[in-house]
Amino acid sequence: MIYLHQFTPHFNIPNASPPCMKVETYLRLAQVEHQTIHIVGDLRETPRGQAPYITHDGVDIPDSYLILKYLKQTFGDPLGEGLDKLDWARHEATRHMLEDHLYFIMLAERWTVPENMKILKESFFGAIPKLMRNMVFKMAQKGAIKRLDDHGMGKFSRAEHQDMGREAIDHLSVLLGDDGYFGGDRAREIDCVALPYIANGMVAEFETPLCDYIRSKANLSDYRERMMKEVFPKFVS
Ligand SMILES: N[C@@H](CCC(=O)N[C@@H](CS)C(=O)NCC(=O)O)C(=O)O
Repeated sequence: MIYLHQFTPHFNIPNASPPCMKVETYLRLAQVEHQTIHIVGDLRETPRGQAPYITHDGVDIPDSYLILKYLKQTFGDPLGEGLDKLDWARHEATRHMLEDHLYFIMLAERWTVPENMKILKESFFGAIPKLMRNMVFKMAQKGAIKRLDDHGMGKFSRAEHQDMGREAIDHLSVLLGDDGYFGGDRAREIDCVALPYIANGMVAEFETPLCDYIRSKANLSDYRERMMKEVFPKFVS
């Protein structure tokens, strides 16, 4: 049995953390038996101070990249069957655009824009008594800002984030085109990465230009609806 340690769901999507939702999407699509364990305590107690991680046969494996690699080595690679080198190269380039670029734009949008910070504080930290909530939120925000600075995305202005975000969303929409999936005619590993970013990007609670922009792309909206029905029917509203 695989135990997936991740955050509790928010905003009517399986996870507000794209890497967490990626691993759960993979486990579901690859039909690997698993159970979810919600991380409620201090993230510093997790193997890398981050979510997600999995536990298998008593061993903890952190990081969504390492987790998928482990799952493929251990249980086979049903989502990768028949892909050639060019397919993999395209999928990997798309994954890097999402995980190493769009992720940080979304991180900045959520943690540094006042109206979004308010939504985060009340949702992620809503269960914490009010007096402590501010403190815990500020600590988490400090961590997010440090990550943004270390990455370099923190050096850009919000207007620049919006431009870069729109460009990435345009690319994503072109890559999907009229195909059913980012993997072509069936869901592949790249769909386990793309769905979480599209679903997170379209969260109704965030009324921001970038969210509006993702929602305006018909093929991305249709994809989200179809994939959510296929993979996470419990979350279809
Ligand atoms: N490379 C990691 C990134 C995981 C990640 O960034 N997790 C975030 C939540 S979305 C986290 O735990 N952030 C807390 C922190 O870094 O302090 C993966 O793909 O699993």
